[in-house]
Amino acid sequence: MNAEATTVRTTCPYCGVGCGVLATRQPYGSVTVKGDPEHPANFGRLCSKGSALAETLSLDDRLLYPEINGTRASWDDALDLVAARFSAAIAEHGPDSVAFYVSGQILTEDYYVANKLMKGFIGSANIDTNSRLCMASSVAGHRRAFGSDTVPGTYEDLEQADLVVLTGSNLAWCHPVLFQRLEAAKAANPALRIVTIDPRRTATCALADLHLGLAPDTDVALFNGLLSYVSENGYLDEAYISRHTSGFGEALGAAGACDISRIADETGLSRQDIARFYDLAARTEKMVTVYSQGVNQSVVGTDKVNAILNVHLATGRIGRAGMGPFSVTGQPNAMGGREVGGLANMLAAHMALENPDHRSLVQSFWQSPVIAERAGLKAVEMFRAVREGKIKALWIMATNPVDSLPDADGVAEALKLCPFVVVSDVTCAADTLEFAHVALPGAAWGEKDGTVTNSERRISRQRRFLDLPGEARPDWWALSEVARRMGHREAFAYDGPAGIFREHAELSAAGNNGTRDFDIGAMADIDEEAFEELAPFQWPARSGEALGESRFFARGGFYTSDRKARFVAVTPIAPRKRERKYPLVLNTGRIRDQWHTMTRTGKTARLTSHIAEPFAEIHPEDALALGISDASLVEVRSPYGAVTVRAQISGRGRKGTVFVPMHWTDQFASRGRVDAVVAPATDPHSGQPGSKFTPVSLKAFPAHWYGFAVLDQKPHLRGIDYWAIAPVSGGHRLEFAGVEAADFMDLAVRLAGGTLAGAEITSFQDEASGTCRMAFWQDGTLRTAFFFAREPVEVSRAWACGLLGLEAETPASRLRVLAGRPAADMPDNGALVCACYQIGANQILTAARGGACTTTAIGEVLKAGTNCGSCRSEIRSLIETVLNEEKRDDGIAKAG
Ligand SMILES: Nc1nc2c(c(=O)[nH]1)N[C@H]1C(S)=C(S)[C@@H](COP(=O)(O)OP(=O)(O)OC[C@H]3O[C@@H](n4cnc5c(=O)[nH]c(N)nc54)[C@H](O)[C@@H]3O)O[C@H]1N2
Ligand SMILES: Nc1nc2c(c(=O)[nH]1)N[C@H]1C(S)=C(S)[C@@H](COP(=O)(O)OP(=O)(O)OC[C@H]3O[C@@H](n4cnc5c(=O)[nH]c(N)nc54)[C@H](O)[C@@H]3O)O[C@H]1N2
Ligand code: SF4
Ligand SMILES: [Mo]
Repeated sequence: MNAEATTVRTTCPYCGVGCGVLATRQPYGSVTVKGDPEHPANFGRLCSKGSALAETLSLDDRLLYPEINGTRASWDDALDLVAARFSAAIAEHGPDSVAFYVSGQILTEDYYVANKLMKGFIGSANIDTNSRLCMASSVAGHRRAFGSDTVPGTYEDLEQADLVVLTGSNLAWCHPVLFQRLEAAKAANPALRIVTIDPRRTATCALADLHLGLAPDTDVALFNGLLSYVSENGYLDEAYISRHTSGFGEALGAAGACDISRIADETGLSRQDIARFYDLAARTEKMVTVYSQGVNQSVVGTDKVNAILNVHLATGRIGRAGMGPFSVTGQPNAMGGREVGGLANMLAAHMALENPDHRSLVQSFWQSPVIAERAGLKAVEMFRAVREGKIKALWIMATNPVDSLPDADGVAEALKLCPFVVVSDVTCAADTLEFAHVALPGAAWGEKDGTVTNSERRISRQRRFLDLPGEARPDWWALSEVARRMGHREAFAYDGPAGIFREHAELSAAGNNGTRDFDIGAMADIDEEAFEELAPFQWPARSGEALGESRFFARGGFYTSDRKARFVAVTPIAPRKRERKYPLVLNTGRIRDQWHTMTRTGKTARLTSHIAEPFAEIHPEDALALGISDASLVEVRSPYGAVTVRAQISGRGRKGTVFVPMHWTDQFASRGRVDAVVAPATDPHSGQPGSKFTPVSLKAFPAHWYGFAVLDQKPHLRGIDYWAIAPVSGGHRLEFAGVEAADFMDLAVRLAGGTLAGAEITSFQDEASGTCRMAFWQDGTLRTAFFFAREPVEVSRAWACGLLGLEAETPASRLRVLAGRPAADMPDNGALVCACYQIGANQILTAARGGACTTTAIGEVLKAGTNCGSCRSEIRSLIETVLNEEKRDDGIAKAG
């Protein structure tokens, strides 16, 4: 064991901001992380998820050995079997009978090898990725307009802009460090205006000067209107349009006249708000439009993208400082995946599968026996083909499709029917592993080496600072081993990521000569040492040119045949007809402290304490009409499936819409997989699912009783009608409920699974109100506490989650636990807001009422918001609540 602390520069494995991290391995193995002050994405900042990285490295739940049919196997046997089954399927049914489904969370080197094997050596393009659910509409929109999948701008543009429009992006929670940079830019430049466009009023809106809560999927009408507005009011850049673009007339024609009343009808916005937005946008040259899943994840996602790009092209606001459309990527390596051609309709190094010259270039570069000639199956189609028996062997890597693809129960059924499924993952607690014939243990963050590309085209190293546990191996290695066993020994004779990266860089420059945007030829001869030392850099990095900040298209130079951009004529879709049975629209997305299917962020109480249970955000009027009360349980149902989640009644969303987070899986809740409800409808151009729009019904879950518990052991949950579990310090917290009367003592003992034998019990029961509370003690310390009630249990969760291990000897002190809230002499901190310093809402409200009425002042009093800063928009909302109280009190005082 190393007796000295060693620090390694690496990159955060979560979102596409791509923050630099300094990971320090302390003597005897423990790890601490902090932001890398030198990394140009974050300059030292980290968000709540990044700050908690060290707490998610434990080996509990790690997949450490290969398994065949659930039994430990050697790597040799597992790899032989994978190669044999893929080869047999190809021999019998052709190359299109096999498929890879990979992920924006593998490294560029893993991705490159997977794509090369499928497209060049198996000879099919059946490799698709979870980026299909994420970035495909942006890719398609970019390619339609620019001729290439190019993100023109840089993060600095957000700081240099005078107007930042955030549409379909909850930047505060999903790209928190970029949000912090924007927040700091606004503080430094009060003239900077921010507009948010989202059917929900999210945490991001706390920074907005104007919020447009448009009706779902009406973005095209709004941006088409802006195009007409700039045209009618003299804000076009005629020189740019004529020199560098084509198709403007058609696009403007499709947009029609700027009739604000009509646009108000179409979008459900007020005329005043639309007019304010158009006026501001038209007058502000330095405008950046940031967009994310509210735009991409739609059956009209590609048209939404092009409606945005049209406005930027028409005003020439692209590729210059402080200007441009900016698609922010979700996953740490969504961009790297696009660069290697990990999508079923791309080739490699941003080359086009449909272009015969590109195909022959890649084939001769790879010296491969074949090259895929037509696009393969896109994610949703791929799993449909699996279900229809067309795919005989499938390899899933670093993604959890039974939770994250729409019609997720259908995906599970498909996997059950598939003759051969390989799953590469780092955890054994992922829902998809249940369907694996072969499970392969991947090397996790901190154990693997390679590169990732962030949203602003910046390539950074992920570096290893931990030993490989068990028999975990990097994904590129497993892929190469299978390729060799399939007979492609030389083409896959890699001995590490540096060689793969070198080859990838060389291919990007091959025959390029400025005809393709993606060119990192400057790295084509990088040696091991230089790869080890590689500092973050932005592409393009052409051979012989100096590295530097880069932007595209200020002076045209698009990657179409005539080097001109294309305006795309887009028209809004008619409002969708809905069955009476499913009158509401389900919207889905993210929460601040969880990452996707929670396989890593669900492991630490620091991150689960912010929101510990799946919920549905419901508009008060809809709740009233349906007889749903706050904190009760509801069922959200579509023709595809249902979830049961906690009702959270709030005016944040629009009437007629419901929001459910995407994160909960069978590992954390009885029925919380929201993708079981989401319809598999896709955009015709990109194949991306419309995960933000599914017609659903809502009804109260018929709970007979509700329960809440903290337990020092994982409870036995079989037969419990509703449950949601999360870690707390020293054990677990459990929300649960039943539809039939129960004997609570029996139930408690059953949940604890006999581990409470011999414990002393303090209890309290009130038959009339249906309340029952009990605490189990052993050697004077609290092991478990249960709280049952006929209504949703009213217990201070923040307080109860700190109870495990409490020492209390006297009956009086033990009875206190049954009160369900802290004693009068102890404050109730309220729901957790600041994950870093564990500060609750009540503490912030009290401080604000005491005069700390800015986020800075709250930081000084409580430290809340001063570390990662992810909670600052929530703090701002709490301060606003207090200021509104004061205004109201003032009003009452004056009226009195
Ligand atoms: N905390 C956290 N951060 C993450 C992730 C995570 O899991 N957790 N995942 C990462 C990944 S992979 C991704 S892709 C990004 C996603 O980042 P975002 O796209 O910012 O996140 P979402 O919550 O999916 O959706 C954004 C917003 O789109 C809105 N929306 C829904 N319908 C419409 C519409 O019709 N029009 C408009 N304009 N808006 C609409 C939703 O109400 C939602 O607030 O986050 C990344 N960062
Ligand atoms: N309803 C709805 N559904 C959505 C979305 C939505 O907004 N709404 N968003 C969509 C989007 S944008 C995305 S990106 C997807 C994300 O959805 P998924 O990709 O399914 O979610 P993750 O939990 O990130 O899955 C990553 C898996 O890879 C494993 N893993 C981590 N590191 C490694 C590694 O190095 N190697 C290997 N082999 N495995 C590893 C993790 O343990 C985990 O099981 O969800 C999509 N689904
Ligand atoms: S913003 Fe947070 S999650 Fe995203 S890369 Fe930075 S630290 Fe990681
Ligand atoms: Mo994503």
